[in-house]
Amino acid sequence: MLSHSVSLVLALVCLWYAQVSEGHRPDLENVAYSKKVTLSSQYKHASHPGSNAVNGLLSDFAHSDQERFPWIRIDLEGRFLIHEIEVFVRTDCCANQLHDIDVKVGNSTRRMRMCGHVSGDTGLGGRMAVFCPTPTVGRYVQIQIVKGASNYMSPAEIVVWGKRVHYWLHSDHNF
Ligand SMILES: [Ca+2]
Repeated sequence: MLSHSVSLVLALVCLWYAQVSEGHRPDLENVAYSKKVTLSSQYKHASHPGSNAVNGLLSDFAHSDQERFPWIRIDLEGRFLIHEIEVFVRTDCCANQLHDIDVKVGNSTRRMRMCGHVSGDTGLGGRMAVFCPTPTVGRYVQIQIVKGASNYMSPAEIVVWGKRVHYWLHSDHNF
């Protein structure tokens, strides 16, 4: 009886571990951290630079000016196989600023391919996640609001789970 209980506990632990590690495999890392960020515009009334979106802190945020379709773009400074992109919503207020986003990846800023779309918004400190089609390789990651007439791009943090691509991998030939 005891051995059955131990087996059940082990099975549950294995199941839990498999679920937890699914999106964050040990061979992946946040390849966006401290990389170069471009905002489509800069908020005029305060300092919230694009770099705030990749500084590892959820307590601050980047902030564009008011636009119809503002965007933020991260230069990963190399070619990466990209698995998942997470966008964290600001925690202080205005969570509905971030909504209806297109997430694109490309090897150049002029040739970007859709990785995923998130409809609607989330609450304060919420998280939007997109899993890219496999394999998706690129240097640039861009997130753009694509709905509405007047918007601000104001993510607290953007996390890109990926790994560097070696030259022998030609899976991105169709970009
Ligand atoms: Ca931040």
